[in-house]
Amino acid sequence: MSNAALVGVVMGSKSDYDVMSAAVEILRALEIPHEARVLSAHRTPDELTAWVETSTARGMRVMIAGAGGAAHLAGVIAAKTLMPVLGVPIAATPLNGMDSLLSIVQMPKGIPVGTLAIGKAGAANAALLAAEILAGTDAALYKRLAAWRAARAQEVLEQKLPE
Ligand code: RP5
Repeated sequence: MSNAALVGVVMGSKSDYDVMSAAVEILRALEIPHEARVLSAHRTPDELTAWVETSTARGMRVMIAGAGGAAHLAGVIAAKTLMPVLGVPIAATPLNGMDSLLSIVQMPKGIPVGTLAIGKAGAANAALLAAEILAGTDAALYKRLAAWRAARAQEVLEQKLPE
């Protein structure tokens, strides 16, 4: 899905997609137009900057950025746009994502990045948070999001323990 994308999902490497696909799945389920890209803050800085600038100009509303290691991707994006940026730390090094978490969450005052949990739960929650942001001005999406959450509640209520 790429026309009039409202949410951008960007990751520093294709190796991050195993985690970041959890965000894409939620965006698909909620029928939110989105665009997913591999762009790196340190390996493709010029292409990243160009994509953030064109995405902002095309009307993208929320950016989700996942990266591992010294994960500056979300912070660099936040420096280049006024749309909300949600960062997903990825466990890609022997530090198991703590390096990425601290890199993303410890943004200096003035350039915010909303930081989610390490891994797939964080990626899924980033997409849900993006949906909540968009649902504030989209009544149809608000209904889809409410139905999605009600379905998750129903799943819990239907869970049975072994006799
Ligand atoms: C980061 O380095 C990426 O976000 C990825 O999590 C990590 C490893 O990248 P690859 O070596 O798998 O390309 O930039």
